[in-house]
Amino acid sequence: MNTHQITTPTGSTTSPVPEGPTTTAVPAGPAASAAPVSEGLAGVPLALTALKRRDFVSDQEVRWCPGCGDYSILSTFQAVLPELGIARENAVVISGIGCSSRFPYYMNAYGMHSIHGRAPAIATGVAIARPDLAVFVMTGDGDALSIGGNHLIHAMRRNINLTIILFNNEIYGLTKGQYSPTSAQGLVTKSSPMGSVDYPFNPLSVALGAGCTFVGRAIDSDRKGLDATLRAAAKHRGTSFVEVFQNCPIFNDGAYRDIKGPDAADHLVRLADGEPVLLGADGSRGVVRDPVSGALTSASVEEVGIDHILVHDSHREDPSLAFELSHLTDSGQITQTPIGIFRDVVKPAYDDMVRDQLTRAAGDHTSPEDRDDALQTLLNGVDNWTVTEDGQVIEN
Ligand SMILES: Cc1ncc(C[n+]2csc(CCOP(=O)(O)OP(=O)(O)O)c2C)c(N)n1
Ligand code: SF4
Ligand SMILES: [Mg+2]
Repeated sequence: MNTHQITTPTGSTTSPVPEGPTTTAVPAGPAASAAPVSEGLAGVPLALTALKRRDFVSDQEVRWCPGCGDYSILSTFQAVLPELGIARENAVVISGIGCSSRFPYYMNAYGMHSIHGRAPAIATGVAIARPDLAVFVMTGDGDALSIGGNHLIHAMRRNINLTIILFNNEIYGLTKGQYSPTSAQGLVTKSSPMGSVDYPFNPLSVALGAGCTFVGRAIDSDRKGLDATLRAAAKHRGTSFVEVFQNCPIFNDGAYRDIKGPDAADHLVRLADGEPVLLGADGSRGVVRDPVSGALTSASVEEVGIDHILVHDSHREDPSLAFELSHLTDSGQITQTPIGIFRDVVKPAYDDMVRDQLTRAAGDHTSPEDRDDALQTLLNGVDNWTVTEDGQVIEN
């Protein structure tokens, strides 16, 4: 059976999520922290005193294997939260099941280690009910894309105000190494002794296909890039989806060896708004559109001229170019990939619109009794009938 546990900022004992902000937090406004109030975090109280990374470190023993990429994601995330300036008790980390999903135990914040694949659904409820909380979802490739695929795409489609971080190690780590929906075709695992025949998902293409309004990718070992992408994701209002390439040294070691080695710069395409999309450490090649096939391809900058190289714009409303960029990641053993922010567009968030409707529906019905009456009237509606014993239908 899966574990369901709520952790509190002071430890791991079970305790309900608090009803409202405590005295250590104030509504968004001047605070000790210099962090500006961003759209994504509007309504989340700020910390009264500046917080540090160690404030978000829990007293729980971290139980990941030595060398696991999850450590650097945890440490970077713990460093990003104080930069956001929000009160510690207003941060909530919700996970599913997997090695990566042990994350909430290690955060000195509220959290829930929930049900396999269901973290986006639980987080949706929290985000709707509590606009004063910054809600983060920690999930793995198996948790998010196998059993949880349905929940993930609908959270993104609805643009719920959540930050979803997918730890992609291309394997089921916790259950000891079965292939996952992101495993390279041909990967030999305990459940695919002759090599997996599955066609893998490209998680960013899934997110963009679902209409996700913020889509980014980072690498566990690239602290600077990870920090920048997580910070931008947290500040975005609506669903932010960040895929983190994470090494599992025990069951899928080296899945990202080409993009992490000494010549990693040759294999990475760092996306930056307003900048040409260049390949290789020396930037001698760039991304262009092939005039014949219409597909994105690469060409020598010297030959085509820098003005013909695609210029990145994550704020484009139309996601199709971001989708094409996500496909520049080769499948299988990854040797070339763009990283950074692929898409960052503004669109009303579902939870904001639902709360707005609730306020309007309540109208002048301010007392609980009034609201009960209004609800009853709504439930009775206009379309109801009484069927008499002799079969006559009378409209009420
Ligand atoms: C309903 C249910 N089905 C299956 C499992 C077994 N299970 C636990 S974790 C997991 C996969 C986790 O993989 P991933 O999300 O990639 O996390 P990782 O361990 O790699 O971080 C599975 C299949 C479960 N706990 N519950
Ligand atoms: S099995 Fe892999 S993913 Fe899980 S803790 Fe160990 S190294 Fe990390
Ligand atoms: Mg995994």
